Amino acid sequence: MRRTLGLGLAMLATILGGAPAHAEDGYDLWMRYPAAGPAVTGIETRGKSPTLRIAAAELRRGLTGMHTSAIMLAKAADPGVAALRLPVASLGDEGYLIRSVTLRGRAVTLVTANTDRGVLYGSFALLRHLQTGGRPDRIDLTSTPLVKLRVLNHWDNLDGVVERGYAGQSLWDWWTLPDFRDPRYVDYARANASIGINGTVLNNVNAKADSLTAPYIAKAAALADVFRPYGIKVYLSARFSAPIEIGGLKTADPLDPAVAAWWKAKSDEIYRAIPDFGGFLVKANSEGQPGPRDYHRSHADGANMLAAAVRPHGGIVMWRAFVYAETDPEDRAKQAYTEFKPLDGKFADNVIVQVKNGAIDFQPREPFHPLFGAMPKTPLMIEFQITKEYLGFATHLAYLGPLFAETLEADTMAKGPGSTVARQVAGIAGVANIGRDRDWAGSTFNQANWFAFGRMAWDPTLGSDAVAREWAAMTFSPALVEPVVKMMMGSREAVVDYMTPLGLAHVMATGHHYGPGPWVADLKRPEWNPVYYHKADKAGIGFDRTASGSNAVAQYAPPVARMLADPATTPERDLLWFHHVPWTRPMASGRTLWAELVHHYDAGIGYVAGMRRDWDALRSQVDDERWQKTATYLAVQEREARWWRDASLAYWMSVNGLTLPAGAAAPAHDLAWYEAQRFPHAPGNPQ
Ligand code: BDP
Repeated sequence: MRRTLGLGLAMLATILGGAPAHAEDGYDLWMRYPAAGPAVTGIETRGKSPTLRIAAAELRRGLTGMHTSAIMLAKAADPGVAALRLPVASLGDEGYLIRSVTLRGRAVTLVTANTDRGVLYGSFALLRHLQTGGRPDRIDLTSTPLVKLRVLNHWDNLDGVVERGYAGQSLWDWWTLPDFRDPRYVDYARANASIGINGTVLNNVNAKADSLTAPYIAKAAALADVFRPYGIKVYLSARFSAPIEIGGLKTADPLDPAVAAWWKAKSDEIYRAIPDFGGFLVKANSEGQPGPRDYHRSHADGANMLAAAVRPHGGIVMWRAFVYAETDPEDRAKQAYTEFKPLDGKFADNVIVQVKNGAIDFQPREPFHPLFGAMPKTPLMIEFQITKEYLGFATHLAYLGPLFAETLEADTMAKGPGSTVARQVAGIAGVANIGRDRDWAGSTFNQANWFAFGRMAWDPTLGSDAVAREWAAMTFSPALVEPVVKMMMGSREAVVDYMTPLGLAHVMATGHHYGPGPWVADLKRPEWNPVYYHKADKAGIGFDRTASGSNAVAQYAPPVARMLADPATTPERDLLWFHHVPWTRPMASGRTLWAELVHHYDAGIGYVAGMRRDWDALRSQVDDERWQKTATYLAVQEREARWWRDASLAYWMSVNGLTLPAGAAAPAHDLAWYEAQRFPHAPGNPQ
């Protein structure tokens, strides 16, 4: 039996691994299974829940073409499994164990867990194991998520527009819900379950109160019904002023009993429709959104009032720390810490504070947010942006695994060495890059960012390289892993190089953030202007965040703060984030800062050119549609990387009066040309 099983799975591995190039459009994501073949037999489940049925169906689908197989899906409490005395206690309620065992006298590949959800995750792990060329026999895999809350944040509006979305309209067809449940919702759930995502916030953080009205609750409930067996809970973004807008109250003051009663009744109503509703996500008092500060109450007052409303049902409130006020002259990078740090210990225990990875706003590179490690009495979750608002939209190839890893692995030193950001968080949120485009994410390589987000949320220690390898094997084939991963691994750094080298940030054009705009200086709020961030002048460039400037460095734990206080000990990649330094400053390479900047811009372009060459070489090994679209996008990326370099250099030269280092090409146009570029219909920009 064991031999036949091994053989069958070996054949399967061949089928999956050597899939010939055929027409594909990216819809299948990393779940590319053989299209047809003899039905697989021998997948058994013990127990009958919808989740187990789904797990078995997924395996049947993925293992099509096998002659034989004996795979057993069973919970650990099953008497036969229990008799094996496997180490299941540490699996918790989401972990899984996959092992080749003899069960009731038969050799089987057992997928077990303490819950049905765990079995589902294990089934996807078995498929991944085989799709990535793992050996089909003597399997012994076990994994437990290190982070409990792993959620996507959809910035989807009720009219179908996705804020900062570059993959088409929202996946949710709010208009035809709840009646029509697009089969695509099931595929969305499969994809998320396959990478361990267990929550989804359906609507934009810039929320409309309408999403909390009865018709929209019914629509959300229909989606929750679809997602439930996949272990995915539904959450909603809540507009803080909803009691006024749809409740007829005069105030949304969180300490007003009528307001608290309204939210309680509203929560009860939601839970009647969605018994396992996850809770609320709130953006308050930020970028014009209403919030408790409007009533001179604290963020804790607001969060706790909502938390009390969902508490009887086991719900949570994810309260965002992304706050900065137009009236506040303080360095924008400091404002969230200033506002939230004093509230440590004041939040109810079902509140989790959601903090962006960096202190500004999802830039190509940001040092980790100083709040990580600074609120020991408050559960925090980290928020990444999977959609590439600031990294070239859907067209630029930028694998974000290294960005996620860089932040998660950063050492806050809060509790001594080894206090990584990953260890300070109880949850991970990612702003989704998903839309109704046929390939879901706007490009094949953007799918990798969705995949990496889920895999690294499950286990932040996996490493971005290992995750890229999994994705490349599953999305293309094991044979393409090396060249594809080579392209991916340096791709985010390339974007940093051609957009925001050496710690620069927020130098993008206004509003849509497409393309360069370092010269912009005329917007109403100071911190909306790129000149606020780079502070370039004749003498130098960079934002002084040391004691002689805004002293943002003091928000970090003392050893980190000390390191960042001195340009000599600040990593060069973050230099201009923390320091204003002369253009002539000598850098580690021996170049001046100015020459080093030019070098980075050119290196970024060079990397993209290299990716184009690598991709060209893969033409015969990749199906035509996915190859062609990627090739076209890479050409766009190279053109735009040059544009970024040339525009930036033209502007810096207008400020510093320097000439280009020997051998560097002059910008293609003069500064006025770059400044005159307009893109009134760029996607994703909120109107
Ligand atoms: C910024 C986006 C804006 C979002 C905001 C947020 O430009 O559209 O509303 O973040 O996170 O990056 O709330």
